[in-house]
Amino acid sequence: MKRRMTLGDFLVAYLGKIGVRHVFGIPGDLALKLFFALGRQQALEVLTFSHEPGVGFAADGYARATNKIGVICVTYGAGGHNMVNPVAGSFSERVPLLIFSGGPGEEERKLGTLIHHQAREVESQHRIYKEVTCASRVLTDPRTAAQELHAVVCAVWAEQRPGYIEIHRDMVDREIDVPDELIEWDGRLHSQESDARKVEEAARETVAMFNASRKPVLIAGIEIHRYKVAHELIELAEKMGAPVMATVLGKGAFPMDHPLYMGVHIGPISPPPIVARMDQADFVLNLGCLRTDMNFGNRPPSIILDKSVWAVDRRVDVKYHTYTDVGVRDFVRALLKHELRKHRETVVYASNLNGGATAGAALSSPVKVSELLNVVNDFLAENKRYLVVAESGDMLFGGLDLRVPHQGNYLAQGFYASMGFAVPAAIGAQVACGLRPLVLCGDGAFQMTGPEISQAPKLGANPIVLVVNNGGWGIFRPVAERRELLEIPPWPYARLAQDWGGVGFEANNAAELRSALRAAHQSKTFAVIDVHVGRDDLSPVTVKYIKAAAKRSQAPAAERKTAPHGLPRPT
Ligand SMILES: Cc1ncc(C[n+]2csc(CCOP(=O)(O)OP(=O)(O)O)c2C)c(N)n1
Ligand SMILES: [Mg+2]
Repeated sequence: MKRRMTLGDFLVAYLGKIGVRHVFGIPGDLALKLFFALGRQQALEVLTFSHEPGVGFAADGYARATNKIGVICVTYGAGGHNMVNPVAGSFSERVPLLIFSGGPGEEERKLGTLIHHQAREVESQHRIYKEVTCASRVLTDPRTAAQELHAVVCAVWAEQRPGYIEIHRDMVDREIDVPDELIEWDGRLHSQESDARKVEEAARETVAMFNASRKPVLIAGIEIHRYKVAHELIELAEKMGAPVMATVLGKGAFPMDHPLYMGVHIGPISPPPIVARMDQADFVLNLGCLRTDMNFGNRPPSIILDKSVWAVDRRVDVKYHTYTDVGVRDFVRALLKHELRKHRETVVYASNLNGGATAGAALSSPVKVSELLNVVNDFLAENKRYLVVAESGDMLFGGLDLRVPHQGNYLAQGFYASMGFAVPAAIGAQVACGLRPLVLCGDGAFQMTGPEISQAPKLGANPIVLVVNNGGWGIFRPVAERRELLEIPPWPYARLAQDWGGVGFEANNAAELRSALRAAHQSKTFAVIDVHVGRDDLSPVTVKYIKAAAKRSQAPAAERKTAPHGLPRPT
């Protein structure tokens, strides 16, 4: 880094300094200089996809899998607007991305004509991005460009949310001033600081409640991933000896094969042993759990406030009062410093599947969704280093019953739940962390971004994709008035995979699925397994979710406004 350098050179130097090695993107004329500045020889490795949503989801998967910033470069307008949905998902689920967009140069903007790719005004795209980013700037001033970029990156890291930088095409080669403090900076980004006195007091109060409890429970949420507290959480759970559950969004935050892990808590539609254990709980410690309808099975949390502590969004709610400026990481670390009374509960893992039994199922055709999940669980138990990626649709709920050993991992967009996430996110994640992805994806979702799998060989990735083929948008069939509106065209998924450079299989029963998985595991290229499931068959959690939602929609309005224990409905 030098005192004066072109903005393009500065970007490469700056990103290198913060440890970024990859950029995801698709070029366009208004971003061409930017794209080639970032991707010039010995700069960043550029990963391109077929369509901007693929780029965005891949960068998101990359960031989730590594806890690094996922960097994106797109063109203005057509490209930038295509990217809004993935970025909104990353904003919603606290994933750090940095989006660079090109834009028209100063001279073009002075012409007074509309510029191609423009929607309303030249500034419109920036305005749209303000809604889905934590910080954003259009870099137009060479004197301040370096500091402005740095300010956005610091915010992205501190808030673990996307940031947006627009660079007009005539700015890339302009010389800019780089302040000494950036040249001397060691490249380390920092989390937001907590107020140490509040952390300590919140921890003391929490520990007193915990030590007085007889049946405590720990629930792990998404912030455990985002603020990198997973190791400390294991230590805390082992010191407490209490059962640990994960939320839908937090699945994978605690090792699924740990003896204290009980399974996924999704409110009243959790597996019956989890519902029963929650009913007995006299203390619930929620660490990093967002209060979302997804986490609570489509209804408000029925947790008694005077028995719970809730640490999320930089605040800790203890009973009826709140400590602000307390990050979950500092809070967990403070808890660990205290004397904790160790419980010795024997925890039994609970799911919605009836054991691993698929015996006798080999002949049932089409494959039952619960059989499919059992076969996948058997496969994961035998082949440990897989990253399971669950797609929105029935598999978002089906995936909750999968148990991935700790050498692997689990990834899903569990709350924003955009279809199209899984395949590109899996590719981005594999580039980032090296684990081979096993993607569970509905046929409808595959038709959105599944063809991005054809990019995998070029990027050195080889996911195994299970296309759960029920011939349509199956999750809505139980409530559809006109089922024909949920049909989708049949694609030859296995053949397409072969034409695109991978291997393809069809599975009509559990035995065929087992052998297809085995063959896919052996294959060095990506694999698509077209699994024919019953048109009306859905995973156990989806069935419960739909039933609970139907029941709620029939409940009288007065009953719906508040939770059983008086908590307001989550917003
Ligand atoms: C981008 C986007 N569009 C629409 C939806 C609404 N949606 C949720 S699930 C679903 C159908 C899923 O169909 P498929 O992928 O085949 O999964 P299935 O439920 O049939 O297993 C739709 C349309 C969504 N979540 N995301
Ligand atoms: Mg489907």
